[in-house]
Amino acid sequence: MHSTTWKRPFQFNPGNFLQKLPSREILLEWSTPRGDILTHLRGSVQEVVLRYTKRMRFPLFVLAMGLSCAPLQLIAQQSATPAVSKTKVIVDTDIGDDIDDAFALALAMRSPELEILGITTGWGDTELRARLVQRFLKENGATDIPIAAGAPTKSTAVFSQARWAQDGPPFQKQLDAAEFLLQQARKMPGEITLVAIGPLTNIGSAIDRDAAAFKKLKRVVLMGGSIRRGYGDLGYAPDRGPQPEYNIYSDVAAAQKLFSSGVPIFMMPLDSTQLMLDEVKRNILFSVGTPMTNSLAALYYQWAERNRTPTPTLFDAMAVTYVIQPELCPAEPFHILIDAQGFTRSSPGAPNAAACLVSDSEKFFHFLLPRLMAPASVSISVHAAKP
Ligand SMILES: [Ca+2]
Repeated sequence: MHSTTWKRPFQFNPGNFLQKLPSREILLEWSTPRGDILTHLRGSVQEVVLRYTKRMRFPLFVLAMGLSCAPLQLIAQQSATPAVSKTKVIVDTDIGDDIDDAFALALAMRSPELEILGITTGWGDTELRARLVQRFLKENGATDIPIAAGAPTKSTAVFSQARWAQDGPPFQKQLDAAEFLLQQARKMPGEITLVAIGPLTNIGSAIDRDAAAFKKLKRVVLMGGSIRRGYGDLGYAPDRGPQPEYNIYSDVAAAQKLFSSGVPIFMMPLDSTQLMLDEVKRNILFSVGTPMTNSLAALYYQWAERNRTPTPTLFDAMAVTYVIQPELCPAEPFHILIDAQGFTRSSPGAPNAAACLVSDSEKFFHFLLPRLMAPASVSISVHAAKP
């Protein structure tokens, strides 16, 4: 298959270009970054350009056609050029209670640096969370990302986005989250970054089942813990000091297993993740009206209805950000001890984690918002049509 890839937006004035196109028959496929074919057209180069430009209202396809006029050999050479290697990630999430998981997932989906191998759901009603993820992926053209639900647990947290999840198609559980994690780690040893943005139950379960396979993960980047600052310590008033943080104290045993697993850990604690999506930023984001910002807005309003404050804190989005641009949250080594209450104390000893204690909220949002507002990237493949 000969193919090449472009990303929008392009600006191109077709001018007299159409008249110069050859009459060779081609097949044009428009697909998502993961290869879902969204649409295709077959015909001569001129026909395809005219029909596609009309259908999609984008002049950019003319550019694609321009490249298609090159000898097939050239196109083959372009497709043979190795793609920039992407960071392979699995996201383990308790999406549906607080709202920050949806923003973290959206950021991962809108980041070309990442290849999402799968999404695992943990804590509480894991199958309803998986159903939420399934709808989120469907509405944003990423239905081929595997979803694995973990074992359900008791939870006292409010599933604020349950209605949105229930309005999506039913979820058929095929994969168990812990098993999926282990399978992937065995398949791609040393390559996978696990982004953990919920209580660590699936991770504890994976370690219990096969600690050696779990150790094949490249690293775990997690939102969790509290080292010098607790909830509400934003730097304006004197800090009240560390507190047990939700993702850690919900399943202390699992967190302790992770921190003694030997897998490199990068930790985004409360100290650096209390990033407030204020009204100005929400208005900018939600007024864009793409499928992604519409999904986020719908989930946000369900969440906001159940909360006393309308301003979300995007804790989890910093964990994904760290994978893409670690300089936005520089991490330093610590020896972290997790006690029975879920405190994550820095204590003497050889480092067992790197933690980011300081971030810049404005820099974070200047990174995050343009990505969430960007249109989905598309790939255009041009093939020589078979007779
Ligand atoms: Ca979460």
